[in-house]
Amino acid sequence: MTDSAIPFLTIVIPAYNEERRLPPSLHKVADYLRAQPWSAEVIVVENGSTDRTSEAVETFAHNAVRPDDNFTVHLMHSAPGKGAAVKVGMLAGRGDYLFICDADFSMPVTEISKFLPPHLPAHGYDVAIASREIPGAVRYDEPFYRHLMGRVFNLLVRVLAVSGIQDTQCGFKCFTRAAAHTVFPLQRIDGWGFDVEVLYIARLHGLNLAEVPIDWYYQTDSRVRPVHDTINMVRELLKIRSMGRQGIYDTPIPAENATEAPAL
Ligand SMILES: Nc1nc2c(ncn2[C@@H]2O[C@H](COP(=O)(O)OP(=O)(O)O)[C@@H](O)[C@H]2O)c(=O)[nH]1
Ligand SMILES: [Mg+2]
Repeated sequence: MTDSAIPFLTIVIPAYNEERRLPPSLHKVADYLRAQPWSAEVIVVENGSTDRTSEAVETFAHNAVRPDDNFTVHLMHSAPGKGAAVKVGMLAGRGDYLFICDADFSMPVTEISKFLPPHLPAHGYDVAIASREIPGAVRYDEPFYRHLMGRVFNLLVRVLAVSGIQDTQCGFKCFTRAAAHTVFPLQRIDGWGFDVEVLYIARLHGLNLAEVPIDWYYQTDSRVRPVHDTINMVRELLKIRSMGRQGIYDTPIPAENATEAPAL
């Protein structure tokens, strides 16, 4: 991260064992970015993959990014868990806007524009999250059991932690830099439940949330272990509620003092 110019957009991609899914996604992202009038940086955050995820990112950065491109590609590493990886990328990113994306790009890459000005007004929101549930969203090919799991979890989320949001778990979320610097230093959940935590913190600090309906395509390959991860996510939900009640999220932490390892 040595380039001096501040990019307009940072794209953060958490990646675990993604040697197969990531390269096609990086090519799609690169094509999209080349068509934009602004600059960007892409940060892939990996941890302990047993395949060649890191090599795939390095090869892409070396071979596919051209010297005159308006974006750079970086590889970082984190502690285990999607939440831990996202935190590292969101704290390292320097963009005016910071956008979290799943490596499998289950949403068309061009939908990124829906989260940015001029589509969303520059000062109208602090956090814009993709939604597969609000009017205008379309879900393709999702098995009934995965949708049902998601709806049951959302019910728990709304009762226990963040009311009024229909889909906290979609992998695409955009933060202004100021919002990212408010939220991510306070993040402590390193697993799948981190989405709920960051929205909880955003709400607590009075940030403006926008829900953006997207076209979403279910991908059969998943890092989610349905039983194990569901139990863990419910546990994380209860931790968020308990930490919220203890006031742990109340006091902002300057981004430069944020620690990588979630202290749970
Ligand atoms: N770095 C990192 N990324 C992870 C981890 N678990 C999941 N991810 C990433 O999180 C994103 C969503 O995972 P995916 O398997 O597509 O989940 P699903 O779409 O909910 O079935 C992908 O980019 C994964 O590589 C992890 O432990 N560490
Ligand atoms: Mg996926």
